[in-house]
Amino acid sequence: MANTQIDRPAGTAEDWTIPQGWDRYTAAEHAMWDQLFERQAKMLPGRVAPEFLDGLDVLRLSKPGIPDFEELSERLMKATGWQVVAVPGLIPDDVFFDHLANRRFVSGNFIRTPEQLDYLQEPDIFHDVFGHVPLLANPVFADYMQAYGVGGQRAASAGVIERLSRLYWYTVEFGLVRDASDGLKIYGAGIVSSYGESLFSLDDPSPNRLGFDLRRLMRTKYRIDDYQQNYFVIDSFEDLLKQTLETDFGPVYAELAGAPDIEIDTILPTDKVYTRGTQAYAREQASI
Ligand code: HBI
Ligand code: FE
Repeated sequence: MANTQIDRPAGTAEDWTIPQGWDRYTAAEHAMWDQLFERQAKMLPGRVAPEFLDGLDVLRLSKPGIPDFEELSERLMKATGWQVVAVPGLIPDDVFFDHLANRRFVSGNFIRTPEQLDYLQEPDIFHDVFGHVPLLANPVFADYMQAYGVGGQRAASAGVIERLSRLYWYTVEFGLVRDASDGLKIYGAGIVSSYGESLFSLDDPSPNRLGFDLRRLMRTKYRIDDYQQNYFVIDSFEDLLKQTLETDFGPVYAELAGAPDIEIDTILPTDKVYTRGTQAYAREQASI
């Protein structure tokens, strides 16, 4: 995802932020948030990492409906020193990394329409805030996200953003975590903000579920247009932070320089396999 070519729309600041414009949301837009929130909050207990549920309370603000970023940031700032700022949509990689490195999470300020209830391509405020913000209230995950931003700035200058963006994709967006009784829980924002994928990622026999392995993961392709064919399982957030923050990615990138990409549905002999997927769902979709 090398999206450094997009032009900055008129009305955005140098760092691509815009006013959230909370007063401009319609009653229907607030109702859309409430509907999505209620549906996910009801289905997630038992499926999501307990750290996510612990953080969900930061979203329960004094006014109902779509969170006001001012109040939300105040809450989050107290918990972990993070803020939420509004942007018009996807922003260039370098700007995105700079915000993360400074503990600012960027969020779209628009919400999906009723026609997009279950699927939309670009991240809206429900994905960005409901999906990402609860874990930003967790001190360990909050540090991981900042470390990712710092790592992104380095990867950008080394020309290896693709490798690093896979780490983001397979952890922050679509990660699973092992729980105390060896079951799996979801924590990735792309899953947590999707009713369908919250079920699919844990219950469906189709996708592979493999143990987290940094170098392996950085070589693995991913898809952005449908449910994942492959999920990586971390042992804990502490372990994820340790493996990333304490690793100098420079030598890792050098080591991977000539390594070929790994196809999305491949299982290697060295993989720790939680689930060997049937890939039935992906095959079915491809044949439609
Ligand atoms: N912009 N608004 C927004 N949200 C993202 O998640 C995002 C982005 N720009 C770049 C980006 N993500 C990724 O390409 C980086 O993780 C590599
Ligand atoms: Fe996201």
